[in-house]
Amino acid sequence: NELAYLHLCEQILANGSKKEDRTNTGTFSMFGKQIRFNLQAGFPLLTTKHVPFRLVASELLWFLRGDTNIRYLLEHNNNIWNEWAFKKWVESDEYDGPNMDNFGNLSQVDTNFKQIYEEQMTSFKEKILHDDDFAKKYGDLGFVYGKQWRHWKTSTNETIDQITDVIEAIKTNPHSRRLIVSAWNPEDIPNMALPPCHTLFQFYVEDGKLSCQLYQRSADLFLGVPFNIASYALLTHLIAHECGLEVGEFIHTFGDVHIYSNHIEQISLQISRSPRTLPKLRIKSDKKSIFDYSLDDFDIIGYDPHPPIKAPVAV
Ligand code: THF
Repeated sequence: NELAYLHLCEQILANGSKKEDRTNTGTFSMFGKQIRFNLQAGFPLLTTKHVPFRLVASELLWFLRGDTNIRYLLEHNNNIWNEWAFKKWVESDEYDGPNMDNFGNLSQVDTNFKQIYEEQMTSFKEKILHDDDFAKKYGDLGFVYGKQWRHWKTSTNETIDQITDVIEAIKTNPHSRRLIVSAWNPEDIPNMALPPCHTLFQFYVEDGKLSCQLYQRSADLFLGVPFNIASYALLTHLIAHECGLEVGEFIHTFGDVHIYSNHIEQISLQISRSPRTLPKLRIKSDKKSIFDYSLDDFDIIGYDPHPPIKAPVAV
């Protein structure tokens, strides 16, 4: 299971092509890869570095709420989407603080700037948390996952709740080959903070087991992918639970899968470690609907990872 991930990291380090990217960080990249996780063999929260399950779960609950505002994440001490909202704020006409152009790169190389950036980020977060109007305007990432999953707008102004629909379809027509949720809405791309990296996923029911395959168009192998694996595994568990099914496989298919040039040392360290036994997920309470869960309803049992490995996120 985890070895598939580590092997993909090795392959890209060895054979990935050097490729410039939107963030100007530089990557080593390959196109068209796939790894599989048997969810019966344990919950795929990687053990070769500590992956914060609490952040994975609160992000997934945020998507499932149909929420696109980072305020909910901040209320749960989850900072993984801050940079994208912050970017919109500092590029707006209303922002009159110190220049924050290129803050993602600069804060990594310039310690003076880093301090000023962190002050700005702290006051931004305070305002998102405590100022309703500000949060409405600058906390919202636009038409990202939550919106497309739960409130896809049609050309006739109707709303499609893809998650509710796919659950209903799994229950009533498990053999369907159309059990698909798409976050890729071409019309909305210009209005998104970041076009969806996990673009589309499909469910498959066989022998009472629910499997899920994700197509991810762009994948940050060190920082994002461990989160994405755990997130879709959790989603598969929740939907299986709701539909009275066992879990099958999670299949992770990649378009451009890359290692950022400033993650090489970190990923080399991770590869040198031996995977441990995967933990188990326990869903503690039975909810009527998949939309009623909160963080306290999940337990990760027997997670004994190697220590965390820090790395900067490319914005
Ligand atoms: N952009 C980039 N460059 N990489 C990504 O992985 C990514 N995401 C989401 C959107 N844009 C992206 C955001 N997801 C972390 C994890 C997931 C993210 C963003 C950041 C991260 O920094 N994780 C740290 C822990 C952070 C913390 O403790 O607060 C880690 O060590 O894992 C891909 O979906």
